[in-house]
Amino acid sequence: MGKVDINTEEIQNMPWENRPTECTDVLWRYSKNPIIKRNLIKRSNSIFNSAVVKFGEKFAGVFRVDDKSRSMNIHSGFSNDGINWTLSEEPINFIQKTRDPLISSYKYDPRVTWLEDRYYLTWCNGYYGPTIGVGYTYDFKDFYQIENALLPYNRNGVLFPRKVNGKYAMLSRPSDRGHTPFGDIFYSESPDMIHWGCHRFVMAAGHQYSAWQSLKIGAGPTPIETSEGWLLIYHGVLLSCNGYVYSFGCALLDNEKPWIVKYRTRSYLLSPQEYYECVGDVPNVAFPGAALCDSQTGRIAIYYGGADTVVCIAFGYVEEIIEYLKSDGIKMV
Ligand code: BMA
Repeated sequence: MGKVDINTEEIQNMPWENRPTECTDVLWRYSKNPIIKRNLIKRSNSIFNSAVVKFGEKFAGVFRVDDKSRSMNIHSGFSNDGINWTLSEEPINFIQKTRDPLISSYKYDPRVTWLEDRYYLTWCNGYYGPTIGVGYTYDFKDFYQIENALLPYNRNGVLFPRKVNGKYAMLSRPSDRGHTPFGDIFYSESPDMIHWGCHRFVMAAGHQYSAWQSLKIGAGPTPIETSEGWLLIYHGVLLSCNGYVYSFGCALLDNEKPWIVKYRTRSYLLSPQEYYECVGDVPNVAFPGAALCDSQTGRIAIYYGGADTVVCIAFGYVEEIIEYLKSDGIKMV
């Protein structure tokens, strides 16, 4: 395979650690995981499934914080190096730009996407059940909330970082009110970030792909555009006799018709195996929500939640991930 072009920014101060010599996997974990422990701020019971982006020469993010009353909310945070984070003690207080005040009885699993002139946020928003909340910020200080993208029940809403065929584009996962024992990924588009339609099926969960993604799947970080297609990192769930197991893999989507899947992983890229992924409030969860990717070196740092309790990082190279996907993965078209 020739060199893969990556349409992201240059990140000179990428958080990074070289692959340990004994490691033969495509991804490797940061040796000092977890980078954010459950009690980083006073009110937190747990901090996990979070989203980070490059912000000027530094980094910023939106973090899922379940507090000690066990309500789920999202908080802003800043970092100089992508590893050591300072989180706001208070949840994000959105300035509503909606037609009338919009109920958000809980907020969780944020994603953040730089799109045109601002950072957009999507999250699972409690509005008579889970659906996809949307907001934006320019500075991670003032946050604005706009209309929910979709009807309940839906989760794992993730924006593409540019318009596709002249429309804003989103992946999501229709679901139910509870712990959803099913789930496939769909594509929707919008002319204005408010009205979403032209929904298209993208990919399904299923044993025919492999066991780790047999029960349900959901989009993870903002898709990364490459010359081979959009690199989508997604989580997949297996139902074991001891409950759900969350791993993650990846897929390549067509650049201009992202509902067409070119390849998807057969084997997972990372599954819960380390102590901080296996033991916590919800055992056996590795849940990716963001990725930093340096266009120059192809280095990628994937941020994922461990056991619904802490934030972790895994490293890799986009080119190696795509090579692995093409050799070990399932060719879909
Ligand atoms: C999903 C979401 C995630 C969570 C996972 C495992 O339904 O709630 O936030 O990580 O379950 O509990």
